[in-house]
Formats: sequence, structure tokens, C-alpha cells
Amino acid sequence: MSKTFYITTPIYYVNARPHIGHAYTTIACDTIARRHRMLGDDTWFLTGTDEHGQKIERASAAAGKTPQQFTDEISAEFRALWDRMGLTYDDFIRTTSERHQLGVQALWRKIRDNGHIYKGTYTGQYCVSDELYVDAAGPGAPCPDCGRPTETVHEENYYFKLSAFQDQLIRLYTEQPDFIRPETRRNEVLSFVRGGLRDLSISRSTFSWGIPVPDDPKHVVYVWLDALANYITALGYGSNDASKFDKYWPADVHMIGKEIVRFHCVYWPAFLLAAGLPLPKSITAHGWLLFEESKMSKSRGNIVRAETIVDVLGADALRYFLLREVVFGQDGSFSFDALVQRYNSDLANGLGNLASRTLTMINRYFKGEIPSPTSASNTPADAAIADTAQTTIADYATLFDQFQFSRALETAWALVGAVDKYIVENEPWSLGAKSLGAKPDDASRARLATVLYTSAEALRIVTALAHPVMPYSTAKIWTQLGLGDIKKFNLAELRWGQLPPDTKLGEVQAVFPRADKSAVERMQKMEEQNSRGATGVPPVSVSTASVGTGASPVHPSEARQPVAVSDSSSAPTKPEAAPAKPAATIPEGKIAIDDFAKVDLRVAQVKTAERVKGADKLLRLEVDLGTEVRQLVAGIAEAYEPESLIGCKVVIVANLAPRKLRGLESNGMIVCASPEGGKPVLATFLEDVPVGTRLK
Ligand code: ME8
Repeated sequence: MSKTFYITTPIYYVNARPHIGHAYTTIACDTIARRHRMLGDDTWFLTGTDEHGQKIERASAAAGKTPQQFTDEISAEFRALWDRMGLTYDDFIRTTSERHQLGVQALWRKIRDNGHIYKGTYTGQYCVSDELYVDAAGPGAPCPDCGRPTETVHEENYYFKLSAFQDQLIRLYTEQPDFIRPETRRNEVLSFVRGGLRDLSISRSTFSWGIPVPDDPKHVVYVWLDALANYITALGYGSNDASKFDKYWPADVHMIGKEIVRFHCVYWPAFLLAAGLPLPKSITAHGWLLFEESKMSKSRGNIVRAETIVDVLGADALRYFLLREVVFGQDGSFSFDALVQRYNSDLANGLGNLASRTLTMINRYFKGEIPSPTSASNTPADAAIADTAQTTIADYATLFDQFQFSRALETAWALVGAVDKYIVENEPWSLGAKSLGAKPDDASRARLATVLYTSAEALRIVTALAHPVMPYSTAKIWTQLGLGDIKKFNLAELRWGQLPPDTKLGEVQAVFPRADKSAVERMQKMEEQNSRGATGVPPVSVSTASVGTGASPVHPSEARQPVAVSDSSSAPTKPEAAPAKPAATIPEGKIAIDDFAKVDLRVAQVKTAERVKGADKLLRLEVDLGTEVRQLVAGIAEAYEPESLIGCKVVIVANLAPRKLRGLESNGMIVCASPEGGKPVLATFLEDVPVGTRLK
């Protein structure tokens, strides 16, 4: 019976559209899954979307949709993109599906019935962005993990006795050092758990977008308990059919990004221990893809979409680049220049060139049939290639199994380099000329057969090894080698010398056409057009706080007002779509886009805030715009305590002519919603935005 192998990606939040950060994890898992299938393992690869929680509820409200409509749409986008990229997931779980909900409720009951859940009251800070209870100083204090403002919650909740599992977890990390990979992450987790674990609030009652707690539907299950359970609910845990669960659980690998290590390495094993279920065999955390020096994320507005790269260079180029360029486990920068450079050097000039020159010569000199090497014509150079190839097969397997993709590919490409050198040194074209002339030279022909066989065999080996990484192009090279369907090949049997002589080649075509400079420009333009054409969250009526309005204090984070921001991850505009033409005539009461563009709205961070003496309604603020710190005077003193504003990100009109209020120069205006007869509410953001970002 074949070995089973179960691998999972995180399930992605549907508050953002997919970008290459999400693609990175999914591609890595797809590659691992493909290799295991090729080795003959009974493989199960799970991905999906995380659709509950306050963050999603707010994002859907901001988009003017019901949570279900909203999650249906974005989840479908993830799935469509994975399909378009040919990712071979076996199952796609959605946390709003019935099978998942039933499974989560079954898990809850199991943990409860085992005595690990109790009711209590929680008062403290909650980070909606991370969906995490945090130790933060007080209202609005920044989240210690992500720096975004936290919210105060006061709720009667169900608690999970996490503290009871501290010793078991420490034993797990110590006795099973590979449970968390790489080691740096393991050490972080170990010291976090050694620092002491507190019981965890695992239900919420102040919103309803979640799975009802069994027997107490006023509460919904905490979104991380809900989400983590996907790894077993997708296998049928809690349903009538547990056959997949019995077959594939425990998972061999949970692949995640480094920011969600604590949830996976502390909470998840504790939940499973509490339910009496087996633990996953390992959790691997990779680093972040950075773009322009910071983590690629929707909130920073610095994302790159996978579609753009797939359209211009193909899915295989993206897969190869990500796995070759980024040292798995560490952060890595993405740039279009580096992508095109890598594509040209390793794929067009490297593997592509080896394939086309070898196969073209076999066509020319041996009528398109793989020649037979002859022992009489052997030289040490041929044996050296055969040895290198054998070592490459072994080294590649070791490195790949340690998820050292970059080094594994480097090893395989060292073989490509060695064969290139071998071809140059052995000059098959000269041998060919001698073997074809009026007086064919038999020795040259025999030598030519050996040189071309050796080159083709090395090409076959690299192609087989690279197949999980670049499934499409390697399948083409395989067919060109005359070997049929690469999917039928068992990688476990890969050895030097298996290429059958006399095999008839398929039609030879370039697999990696060279990319010229315009490829970079095209991709950049597509991304620019996408971000320009994106509509972002729909605007709500935004007004500027007029001096003199105000009432009782409201913290900005409790009154989040979405404003119209340019969001490069939204709205799938067609890359080639022409920019919208301004309307010829502007209807009465409307303004042209150019008029709006005159208003320079910027994200600013409050550095200092104090009351203006003798003016009940005014606050003097100093705000950081990224390039300068400005003084503003705002009529919000009756709505906000000055201290509560420090560190908050607000929107200001940056190009307003300065004016004086109570003798103080106000250099710009802060943007608030100003409800009739109510207090002003500062415009702020659902997610973190870099200081200085322009709203447009
Ligand atoms: O955290 N670089 O979902 P999420 C590398 N729903 N990987 C990146 C990345 C980047 N710049 N950006 C995203 C959640 N990722 C939860 C998970 S699991 C039970 C619940 C990848 O949509 C990476 O795998 O924020 C990261 O961990 C994941 O997307 C976060 O996705």
C-alpha cells in the first residue's frame, strides 16, 4: 500500500484579493504535493478560504455587500486563480460551508465534554486585523504584533483552558524538534510558551458572522478556532463519513507564513490535545515576500498580482522564480527586473537552450531518434556527467525534502551548466560535420551518438526533477524527448541511463522564449493599470470637521469610517482596459475627477495632541506626513481625549491654505464624518496604511 501524504496551506482571509504572497505558499505546497504524487505517495493537498469574523464582517459592510455575497465572490476569485495557475489542490474548504460548520461544532463539543471549556468574562484589547486578544495598554493602544490600533472588548465569553497544556506543549517541542520548522521559529514558540500561557477566550458575542457555539447560539466560535479546524473538517471530521480523516490525519505538513506561527504551533496542538486527537507531524513557516522593502500586503498597497506574471511569462516562470530566488524560510524581495533576469538566465538560456540545442542536433544527425551510446566511444567526460547526474538526483531529493527549494534547484541547474560545458568542449557540431561528409567518419559518428545521448539523458533527468516546480514546460520537454506523458513517470525510479535509444522525438519547439526588456514594462504597466482602475471600498459621505462641532469622546477605532482609497488589490480591471475618458460635460452639482484630484488627501499619524487653552472645542495636533510633521488645529476636543489620539492614523487635507485659529497656525484640515447634530467621527482605516499615502 502506498504511503499517504497530507499537506495544507493556510486558508486565506477573503477580506483581500489574492496576490503573489498567497500564491507563494500555495505554489510551494503544490510543488511538494506534485513531487509526492510523482513518488507514488497517496497525496492529499488542501487549501481554502477563511470567511468568518469581525474583519470580514466589516470588509463586506465597507463593500456594501452581505457577508455571504462578499465571501462568495472573493473565495471564488481565489479558487479561479488557483485553477488558472493549474494548482492541483484536492479539496478547497470554505469556512462558511455546512460541512465545516458541523465539524467545528463537533470539535467544540468534544473539547467541552473533555472539560476544557468554561465561561468567564473578558475585558481587554482585541486586534480585529489579527483577530487576536492582546496584552495592550488600553483603548486604542497599538497591537503588539501588527501595530494597528486595538479595540476594547468587554464580553462574557467561553474560555479554553490553554494554560493546562503548557507542559505538554513544551514536551512536544522538545521531544519532536521537527514539529516546528525552521528552528528559529521553534525557538520563538518555545520561549513564548515557557513565558506562561493564559486561558484563551474562544467565543465572541458582539457580532454574529461566525459559527454558533453549540447549545448557546448567542455566541459565535472564535475565528481562529473556527479556521484552524479546517484542517480536519475538510477530511470529514464530525461527519458521518470519516474515511478521509482516518486515512490522511494527522497532516504531514501545515505550511504557513511566519506571522501565524503562534496560532498553529500553540493554539492548534492545544485544541487537538484537548479533543484527544493526534497532532500534525510538522508545521513549516516560510518568510515573507517583500515588495519595495516591506511585506507585500493589501493594507500596505504594495501587492503584485500573480495574474500579471502568468499572462506575460507563464505560471512556470513565476513558480520557478519564487522557489529559486527566495531562500525558503527567509524573507525575499520580489521585483519584475529580478524575475525577468532569472527567467532569461536559468530558463531561456539555461534549461530551454539545453533542450533546444540537444534535440535539434538529434533531429539533424539522427533523424529525430535518440542515438545509442557506445562503450567504445566513451570518455571520462561522459562518465563525469553520469556521476554528476546521479549525485544530483540524490542531493536534490535531500534538499527538496528539507524544503530547501532554492538549493535543490541550484543543484539541478549546476547539472545543466555542466552539460552545457560538456557540449561546448565536445563540439558535437564538428563531430556531426565529420560524420556526414562524403566520407563519413564512423568514429566521429559513434562519438557524436555518445555525446548527444549523454546530453539528452541529463536533460531528461533535470526535466523529471524540475517537473513538480514547472509542470507545464517540463511536460513539453518530456514529450519532445519522445517520452509521452510525464505524469506517468515514477520519480522514485529515476536513474542515469534509462533513456531508451531509438526513441522517436516529438516536435521540437522553444519552451522558454527569451523575454526582452519590454516584459518588465508590460508587467509594471498592467499592475499600475490595475491599481488605478481599482475602485476600492465604496466611498461613504466624508466631510471635514468644522471647527466647533463635537460631543462626547469616541475613539476612532470604535467608529471606523471607510473612506475611498485607491486599493491595488481590488476590482479586477482588464489590464488592457483604456483609461476612462472624462465626461465631456459635467452635470450640475457634480465635479470632474480633475477637480477632486486637486484635493491632496493624505494619511497622517498623530504625534502630539493637546487642548487649546481657552477653546473648549479645539485640539492642537502635530501630525506626521511621512515627509514632514505639521501642526493642525481641529475642532474635535469634545469628541476625543487628546491622549487617545496619539499614534492614530487619520486623514488630512494636506494642501489647504494655512489659517490661524486662536493665534495658532493650522496647516491642513483633519477629515471627519460630521453627522447632523452629532459628534465628529475621525475617518480612519480598516487596515494599516503607510503614513503619507495619498487618498485618491
Ligand atoms: O492569516 N509573503 O490569512 P491571510 C509570503 N486566515 N506569504 C504571504 C504574504 C507575503 N507577503 N502574504 C500572505 C490568515 N502570505 C488566516 C489563516 S489558517 C487556519 C488561517 C500567505 O489571508 C502566507 O502563507 O492573512 C500567510 O501565512 C498567509 O498568506 C496569510 O493569509
